[in-house]
Amino acid sequence: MIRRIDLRGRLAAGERLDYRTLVPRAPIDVEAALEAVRPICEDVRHRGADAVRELTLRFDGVEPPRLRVPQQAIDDALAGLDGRVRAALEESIRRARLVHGDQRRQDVTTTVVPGGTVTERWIPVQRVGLYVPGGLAVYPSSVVMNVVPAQVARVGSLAVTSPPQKENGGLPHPTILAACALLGVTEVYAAGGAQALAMLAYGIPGEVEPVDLVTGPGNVYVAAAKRLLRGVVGIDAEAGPTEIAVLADDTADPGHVAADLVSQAEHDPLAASVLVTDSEALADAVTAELERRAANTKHDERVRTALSGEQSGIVLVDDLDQGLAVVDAYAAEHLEIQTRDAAAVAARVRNAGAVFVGPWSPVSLGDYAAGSNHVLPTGGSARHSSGLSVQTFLRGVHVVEYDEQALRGIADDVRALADAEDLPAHGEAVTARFGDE
Ligand code: HSO
Ligand code: ZN
Repeated sequence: MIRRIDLRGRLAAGERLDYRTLVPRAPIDVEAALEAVRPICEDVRHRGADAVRELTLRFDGVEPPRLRVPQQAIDDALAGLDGRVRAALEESIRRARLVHGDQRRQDVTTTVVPGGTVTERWIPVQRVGLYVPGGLAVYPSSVVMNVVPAQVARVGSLAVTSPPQKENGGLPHPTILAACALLGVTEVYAAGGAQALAMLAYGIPGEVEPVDLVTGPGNVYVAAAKRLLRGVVGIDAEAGPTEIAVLADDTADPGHVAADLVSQAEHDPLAASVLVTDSEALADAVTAELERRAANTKHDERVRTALSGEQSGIVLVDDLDQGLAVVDAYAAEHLEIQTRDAAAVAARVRNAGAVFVGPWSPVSLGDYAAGSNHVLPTGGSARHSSGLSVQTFLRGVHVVEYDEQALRGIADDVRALADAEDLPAHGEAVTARFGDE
């Protein structure tokens, strides 16, 4: 079911391997989705709430009674929440607050010369919109992952939006509303997809205040809407279908590896599950385990489609050094290290959204309750972007303060550089202060 890519012996044969093109990855066509999303965003921009309502009926098959979820519905959802789920969400929130609390930034003042300082001040974003997907599954855990870092950063205000559910009378899923209640979030909207992002970006007069930044995972249309609206609002990394890569040697347990590959394949037929190993015996055993598990799992169709897609595969490598080169080129959203001396191997990883070290740190732990964030860069964007963190919701502002002496001390250099750039008025702005023009 899962394809194999055998890279063994090819370096020794003198081949130059371009791992970025050799790793399994399906092209996700955000550009095509852009065409679909453009008129939606324009419609919301011009017609506001009426457009959101009509688009919601078209795409979600339900018309929410109101865009803003009434407080009573949020309170009722918490009252009706299963006790076991409530306890788990509370623990997930507690752990996320521990980890994200340690991410707070201190303002730093550097004295460059006596009388000349630059302070980096960390200022929270004023207003943020947090997207929580619906679709094939509901994600109360994503409420936690979006809201906790935003709250720790002390953003001015935040709004959550999530697609309305037919079964819930046009409100977002009750577990999502209950998670909002547990976090003290009161501004929640029943809207999903591109129309929800446009609503947050442009705002709706009298109904929705525009936000400065939107974050959160979503499908390809959400990613396309983010790309389109970037500039009108800030965005976090574009999040596409989920990905897991496992770097494993012959010490890994094939049952665990297969279980973890299946766990992320369950999200989406487009999800990617990749094993990179130097052990053919492990590759064979994992392949057999995948068959067995795929046959016995609830979302078997989705899992089979994901595992047999071109985005998934088992890559056989000569050794762990080559394995590391492959996983770095892949830059997975989630990377598990299941090898001897896993911590030392993990320390050598350069590109991944999050790294899960050793046999007791499966990705699903991080999805729910490790304390780490699960909104992570996909599609190779872990090469240049990070997952959600407190930092996402802060801006570092340089505050420059020089006194007369300090400016006098650098005036000649400013003038020299201004002349070199043929921008003499820049130099004159300094000269003007000393009356020696
Ligand atoms: N693996 C997903 C997050 C998630 N899993 C939510 C379960 N619920 C993307 O990191
Ligand atoms: Zn997951």
